[in-house]
Amino acid sequence: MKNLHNASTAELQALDAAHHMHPFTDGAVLHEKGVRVITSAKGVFLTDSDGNELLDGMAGLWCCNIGYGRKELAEVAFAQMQKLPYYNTFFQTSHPPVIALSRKLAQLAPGDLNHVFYASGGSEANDTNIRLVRHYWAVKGKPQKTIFISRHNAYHGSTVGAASLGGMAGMHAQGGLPIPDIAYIDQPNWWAEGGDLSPEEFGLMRARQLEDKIVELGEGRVAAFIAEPVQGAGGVIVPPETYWPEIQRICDRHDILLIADEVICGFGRTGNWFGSETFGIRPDIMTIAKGLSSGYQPIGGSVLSDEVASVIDEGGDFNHGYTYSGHPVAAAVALENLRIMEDEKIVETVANETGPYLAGKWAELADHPLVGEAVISGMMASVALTPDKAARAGFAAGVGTAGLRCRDRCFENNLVMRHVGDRMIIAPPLVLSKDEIDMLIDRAVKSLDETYAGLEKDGLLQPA
Ligand code: PXG
Repeated sequence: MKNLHNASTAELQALDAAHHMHPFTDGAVLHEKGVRVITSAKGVFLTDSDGNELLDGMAGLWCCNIGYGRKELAEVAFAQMQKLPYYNTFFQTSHPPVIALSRKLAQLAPGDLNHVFYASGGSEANDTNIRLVRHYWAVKGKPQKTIFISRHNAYHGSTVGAASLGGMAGMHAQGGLPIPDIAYIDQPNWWAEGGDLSPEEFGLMRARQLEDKIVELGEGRVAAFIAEPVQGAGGVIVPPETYWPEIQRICDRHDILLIADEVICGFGRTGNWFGSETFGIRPDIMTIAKGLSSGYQPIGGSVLSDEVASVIDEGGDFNHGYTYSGHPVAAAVALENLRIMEDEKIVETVANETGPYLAGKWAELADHPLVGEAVISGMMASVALTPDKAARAGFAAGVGTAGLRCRDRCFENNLVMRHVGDRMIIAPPLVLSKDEIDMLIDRAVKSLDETYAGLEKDGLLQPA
């Protein structure tokens, strides 16, 4: 069968348009423009079907933490496929890779988070959390505790449950979402929403919305609060320092579970193994995926505290699970990925060397005429584009106009840097070297310069 490895870009684009439906995409616009076809990758660089080499400032989709092309992972997958390519973990069975991975995750996860329920990715894991947490409260004799509190502009995945947990208006507008019993509070986005408050005041104010919401709904109805330590898909929103301690205080005070969605922040992204450690969060459950396998295999899961796991264990059958829960090849690859991260001290390097180096360079972007704020946590960072720094204003041209232009300039300059509205975001592979950081910053500055010049030329530097 023709594998298309030698096909031309035009041929690939035509076939893609004819038969492939893309996620989060306007198909008609895409067919018009044509897809960019990525054919190979090595280290932190992607190669496209025209032979361009792009610096991947997004680690794929926030996942390829150890970089591309690590043969060890391919070898482990090959060996596991020969030995036991598939078996399930239902009906009183298990297998060595999933047992070894579970032990490793219990070692790495903070506190008493010692038990893993597997899924194929973050969305499925958050769906698990909805069923598991409601079941947990039912087993504890409090079946009325069913409501999840989440945040506007949170991203928790794209299945019906996970998209309901998320606070993305565009997602809720399609397919009859959200499901019942999900409530939302506002996000801790000081730059866009902080008004005259200091970041510290604003952080406390937004955290206290959680307490107000619990009181409004009644503690007896609230099951859990779920949040990303740093919002990722929402635009890399690093919360004010006051935010998480206050959230933790509120969760401790009220009888609800705290779920840290670590799908992006986990596995070194913020300079610790988990974002919960960076921000002093003590979750009852962590959602994991992405960096768990560096994206080499689809795998995710929910990591549960001793207490949550023991209640679930007391509750008889938990009628939930996926064919690929704890898939042996995915588990073996994830375990090898974690071995490489530990042996090569990738998290320590981000914490002590490359992270601080990137942070110094990233902070300088705040001086650019188009940039309102530049924020970073470990190796995830964003800049807010603005026509008026002092007023922290958006663009009269509409949200995303400047961001999309900047994204396109980045592509032209061989840098993958995403836009979320008018925030430009990066989450590069954690193995990015200092030389590669210099290259990333040079390309980002060039792209910002060109975007600024283009907006000026077209009269689009007007504040909203
Ligand atoms: N939680 C968080 C915090 C995520 O970022 C998920 C859950 C869902 O994981 P899966 O593996 O089911 O996709 C995610 C995923 C974007 C983008 O545009 C981000 C994600 C997925 C797709 C697009 O930045 N994050």
